[in-house]
Amino acid sequence: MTEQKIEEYKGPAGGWGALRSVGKALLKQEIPILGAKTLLSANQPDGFDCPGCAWPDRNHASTFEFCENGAKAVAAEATARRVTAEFFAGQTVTALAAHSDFYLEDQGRLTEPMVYDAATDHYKAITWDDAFALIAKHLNGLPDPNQAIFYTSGRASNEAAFLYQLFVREYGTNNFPDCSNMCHEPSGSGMRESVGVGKGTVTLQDFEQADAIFVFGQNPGTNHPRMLGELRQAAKRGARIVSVNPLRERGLERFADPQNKLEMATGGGTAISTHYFQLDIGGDFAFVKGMMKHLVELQDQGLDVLDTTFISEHTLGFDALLNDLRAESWSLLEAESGLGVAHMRAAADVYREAKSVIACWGMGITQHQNSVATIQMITNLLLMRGNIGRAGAGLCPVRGHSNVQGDRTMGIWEVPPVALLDSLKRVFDFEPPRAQGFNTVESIQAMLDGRGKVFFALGGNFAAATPDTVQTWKALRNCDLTVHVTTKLNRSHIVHGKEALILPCLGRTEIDMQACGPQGVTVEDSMSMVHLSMGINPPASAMLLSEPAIVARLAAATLAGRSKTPWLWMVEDYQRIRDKIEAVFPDFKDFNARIRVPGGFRLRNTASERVWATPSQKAVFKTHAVPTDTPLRRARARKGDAIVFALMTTRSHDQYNTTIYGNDDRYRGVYGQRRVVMANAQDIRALGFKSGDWIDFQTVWDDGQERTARGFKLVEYNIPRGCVAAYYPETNPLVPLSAVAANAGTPTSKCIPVLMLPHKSPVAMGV
Ligand SMILES: Nc1nc2c(c(=O)[nH]1)N[C@H]1C(S)=C(S)[C@@H](COP(=O)(O)OP(=O)(O)OC[C@H]3O[C@@H](n4cnc5c(=O)[nH]c(N)nc54)[C@H](O)[C@@H]3O)O[C@H]1N2
Ligand SMILES: Nc1nc2c(c(=O)[nH]1)N[C@H]1C(S)=C(S)[C@@H](COP(=O)(O)OP(=O)(O)OC[C@H]3O[C@@H](n4cnc5c(=O)[nH]c(N)nc54)[C@H](O)[C@@H]3O)O[C@H]1N2
Ligand SMILES: [Mo]
Repeated sequence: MTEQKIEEYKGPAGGWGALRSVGKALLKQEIPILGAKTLLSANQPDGFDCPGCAWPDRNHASTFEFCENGAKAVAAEATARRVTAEFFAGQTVTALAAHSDFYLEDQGRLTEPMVYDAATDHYKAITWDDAFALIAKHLNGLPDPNQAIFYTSGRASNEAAFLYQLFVREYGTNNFPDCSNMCHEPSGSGMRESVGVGKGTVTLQDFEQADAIFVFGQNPGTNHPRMLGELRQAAKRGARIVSVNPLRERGLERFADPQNKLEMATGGGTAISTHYFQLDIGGDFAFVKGMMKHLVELQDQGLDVLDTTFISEHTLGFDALLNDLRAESWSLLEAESGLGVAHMRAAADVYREAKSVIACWGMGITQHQNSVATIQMITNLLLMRGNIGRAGAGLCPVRGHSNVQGDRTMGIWEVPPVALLDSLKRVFDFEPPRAQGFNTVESIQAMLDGRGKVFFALGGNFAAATPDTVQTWKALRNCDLTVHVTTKLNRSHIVHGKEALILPCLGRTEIDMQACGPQGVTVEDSMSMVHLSMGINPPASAMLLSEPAIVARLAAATLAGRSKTPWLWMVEDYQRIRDKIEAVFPDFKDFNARIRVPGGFRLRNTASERVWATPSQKAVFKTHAVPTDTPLRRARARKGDAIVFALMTTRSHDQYNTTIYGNDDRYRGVYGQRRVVMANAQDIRALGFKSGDWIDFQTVWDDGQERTARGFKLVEYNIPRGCVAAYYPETNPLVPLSAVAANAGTPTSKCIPVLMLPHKSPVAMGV
C-alpha cells in the first residue's frame, strides 16, 4: 500500500504514470509474462474484447492501443491467485464478512461451485448438477415466477444474455434488474422519447470531424482512457473541447499518449479542454437551458444561429420550447447552475461557432433526480442546429460495462418491447410473460417485503453496487436462495440468502471450449459496433463453465419437460445461438457471417440516418421547467443552506466499480486512502473544521430512517462551495432507496443531501 498523502498531480493524464501503474498491477497479480501477452491481445481481431469499458476501438483491428484501465481489468482477470474449496474451509462466512471488499476480490479467481452450509457457516464444494438441481427446486417451488429476480451486470456477452432472457421468460417473469438501471437508463429513456433510439448516434469517425465536443459529467481519464486518444486528436486539429464538471478532472485538462514517443520523452502532453465550466453538482439542466436561451436571444436579435430548415422538416415541439426559453429567468438559471450568465453565453458561443458538435455524457448527468430531463435538454441543444444525423455531430452517452448496451439489445429489460416478446413467441413457441418486471431498486424493495424470494445474478456485485446498503443487505438476507455467477469472491457472496450458491465462470480472456470446439462470443460497444471476442488464456480452473453453458444447463434443469428449446444443443456451438438471435432480431441479419469480418458490424441506428422512430416520426423538442422542488432544496430548507451539502459518489482511478484495485486516485492527488471527502476550503472552515479532520456523513431525507457513513477525512479540493465528493461504494449506505431519477428509476448517486458531522465512532470497516 502506498503512503497516505494528498499531493496535487501536475503531470498529464496517461504518460509514464499510466505505464508505471500497469507494471505494478501485473506484478501484484503475479503474472508478468502471461499478462503481457494477454494485454497485447485485447481488442485485436483474433483476441478478446477488453472487459474494461464500452468505449469502441478503432475498427477493432488497429495496432494495440494502450489503456491503463483495460490493462488493469485484464490483469485482474488473468491473476495467478485462486480461491479454492480449501480457502472456504479455512474461514467461516462470518469471518469473511469482517474483511474489506478489497481483500475479498484480491484472493483471486474462484475455482469450483460452492454452496453455503448453514450448520457450519462455511461455503463447501457442490457439483454443477447438484447446484442446478437446487436452483431448479427453488424456482419450481415458487407459487409465482414473479417471486424470482434475475440480475445482470453488463459484462455478460450477447450469447449469454440472449439465452438468459429466454430462459427467464420461458420460466415466466420479466424481473430483469440490471446495472444499466443504475447507470445509463436515463439516457435510453430520454433519447427514445426525443429521437426514437435509446443509443448514441455517433461513431468514432464523427470524432474525427467534430468542430466542438462537449463532455458533460464524465471522467474519461479514469473510466474511458481510450476516449482521451480521440479527444487528443480532436484537440490537435483545432476542435474545441468543452468540459462541464464540478471537478477539474486531470484527464480533461492534459493527456500524454503512452504510445507517442515525443510526448513521453518531453513529459508534456496535449492540452485537452479549451473551455472548462465548473458548475454546481446537478447544475447541468440549468446550464444547458441557459446555453439555449442565449441562442434564442441571438436569433431574436436577427442572427441566423438556428437551423430552421432542419427544425421545420424534422422536428416537433420547437415553439413550446422557444416560448419557455424566452420566458426563463437568467437569475434562476444562474442560481441553479452555480455559474454566471457570461459562462452560459460563452459555452453557447462555442456551440454555435462550430459547424458540427458532439455531446458526450456520463454518470455526472445520469445519476440525478432530473437526469432524463437534462438529457433531453442536451438533445434539444443539438437539435437546434441540426447536430444529429450528420457527419461530425451527434449524441454520445458513454456507456460503462463493456457489453451493457448489448445486454439491453438482447432483451435484458424489465420493460420488454412488445415486438421482442412477439418474436420470442414465434421463434421459440412459448407464451412470454407480458407484465413489466422489477428494476434494480424495485427488486430490493420486493426482496425486503417478501415479494422477491430467489435472487440470481449473472455477474456483478449487487450487495455493494446498489444504494441504501443497510436495506439492500436486509433484502438479500431475506431471500430463500441467492445465486451468483461470478469470477471472483465479492461482498454479494457474503451477504447471502438462507441458502446460497457461488457459481464460478470463465472470464472473457479465457478459452471457451465446447463440444464443437473453442467458441467466441459477441459484444456491442457504446457506438453500436458488434464484434467477436475470443479468449486466449487457459481457464483459471478446469471446473469453470462458460456463462452460456451455465444458463443453458440451468434452463435444461429447471424447464425439463416443458421447454421446446434445445438448450444443450445450442451451447455446443455458439453459432447456433447466434442463428436464433438473428431469427429474433431483424437487425442481426447474417449475424454469423458479419462477425467474421474483422471489426464486426454496426447495428442500425435510425436517428443517425434522420429517421425518427418516435410516434410522430419526428424528432421531438421536450420542454421542461427548472425543477425547484428537489431533495437538495427541501433538505436545505429544513436544515439550513450552509450545512447541507450535495454529495457526489464517484469512482477513484484505482477501482472498477466495486472492484478496488488499490487506494490511489492519482489524477486527483489522493494516495494510499479512500475514506476521504473532497470539499471546498471555505466550506471546511465555515463548518469549524480544518483540512485533515474526520467527519461522519448523515443523509438528510424525509422517511425517518437514519443513514450514516462514518469516518471520512476532509481534503481541501477545487470544488464549488456546497458540493462535496467521496468514493463509491463506501458511500452507498447514504443513498436512499427512494432517491431515484424521474422516469428512469436510477439511484441519484451524484446528488445526495448530506450533513458532515464531527466523527464519533472508530473508522468503519467493510462496505
Ligand atoms: N477504471 C474504471 N473504468 C470504468 C469504471 C470504473 O469504475 N473504473 N466504471 C465503468 C462504468 S460501469 C461506468 S458507468 C463508467 C463511469 O464513468 P463516468 O461516467 O466518468 O463516472 P464517474 O466516475 O462516476 O464520474 C462521473 C463524473 O461526473 C462528474 N460529476 C459528478 N456530479 C456531476 C454533476 O452534477 N454534473 C456534472 N456535469 N458532472 C458531475 C464527476 O466529477 C466525474 O468527473 O466507467 C466505466 N469504466
Ligand atoms: N453510489 C454509487 N453507486 C453506484 C454507482 C455510482 O457511481 N455511485 N455506479 C453504478 C453503476 S454506473 C454501475 S454499472 C453499477 C455496477 O454494478 P455491478 O455491475 O453489479 O458491479 P461491478 O462492480 O461491476 O461487478 C464486479 C463483479 O463482477 C464479477 N465479474 C467480473 N467479471 C465477470 C465475468 O466475466 N462474468 C461474471 N459472471 N462475473 C464477473 C466479479 O465477481 C466482480 O466482483 O454500480 C452502480 N452503483
Ligand atoms: Mo455503469
